Amino acid sequence: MTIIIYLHSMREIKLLETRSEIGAGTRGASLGIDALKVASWDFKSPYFSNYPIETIPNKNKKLFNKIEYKYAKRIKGVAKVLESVANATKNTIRDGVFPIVLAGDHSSAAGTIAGIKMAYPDKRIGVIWLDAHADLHTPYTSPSGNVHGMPLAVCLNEDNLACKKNDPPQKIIEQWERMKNIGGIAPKINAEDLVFIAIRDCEEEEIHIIEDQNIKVFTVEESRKMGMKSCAAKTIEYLKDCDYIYLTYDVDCIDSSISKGTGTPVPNGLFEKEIEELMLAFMHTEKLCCFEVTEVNPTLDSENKMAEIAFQILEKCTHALQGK
Ligand SMILES: [Mn+2]
Repeated sequence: MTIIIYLHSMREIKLLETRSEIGAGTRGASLGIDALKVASWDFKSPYFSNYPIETIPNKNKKLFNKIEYKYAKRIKGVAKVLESVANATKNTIRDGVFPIVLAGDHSSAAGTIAGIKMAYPDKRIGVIWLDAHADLHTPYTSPSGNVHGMPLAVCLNEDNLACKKNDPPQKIIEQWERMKNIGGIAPKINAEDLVFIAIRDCEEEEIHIIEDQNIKVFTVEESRKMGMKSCAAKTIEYLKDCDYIYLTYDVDCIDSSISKGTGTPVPNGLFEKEIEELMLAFMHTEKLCCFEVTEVNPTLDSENKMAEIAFQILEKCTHALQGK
């Protein structure tokens, strides 16, 4: 135990900021990172001056252009952003530094996971997906066409043709294939190495993948009943054969009574203290190699509440990671 704490205290951290929001359906998530900074100023926290920051280029100017294909909106721009996120994540890990990714919309996670796999091509990567949604759509199944609902299908190299509803044109398929093959590795993760926590708003096409591939899910009720520490321990135990673990935190995992400042709030979620307890428990696993905070949208909020909650959890998690 002492050794683990010692290793954690040695962890060097870098913040990767990706303000891309072209994968979201509601505008404003690109402002999420700056809303976190406003929260840090209001709390008089030096957090953002404590760590090096790398800003990843975005393609948000594409939001002024016409949409090419309605079932995979701005997919070419997303693919380009994901490549940049993947390279930044890979380089950070290869430098021996722990990346904390602060993202606009959740499509970024496919880039982050690609980067982890590129840094560790021969290792098994476990993924903990804390979210109201399963993000398992594809251009063949998506009802909205928002690519932030697709990152896990990208990582699993899953087209879900069994549930095909849309007929994407060749040039869209080319971009989809490009996203799935970032770093020349596909799939990035195995379905058995994925754990969902708090998902509660899934479409039938996503449920098909979860059931067909027997993906592990801890519902809000299950996690609450067993307690957050126990849920974290069971998740880590489930991922015991993985070499490294990535954790993503979409703020809409929080109950919609609180999470107004996000694009797709959903009722019956976890409460902020529960998320904090859960996230903090994960910080103590030595296999954790990266985590991500995403989908804060201050334009939908009042008084920056979502960012304040997300920032407090982010700061506590970062300190826990460093053994503080
Ligand atoms: Mn999500």
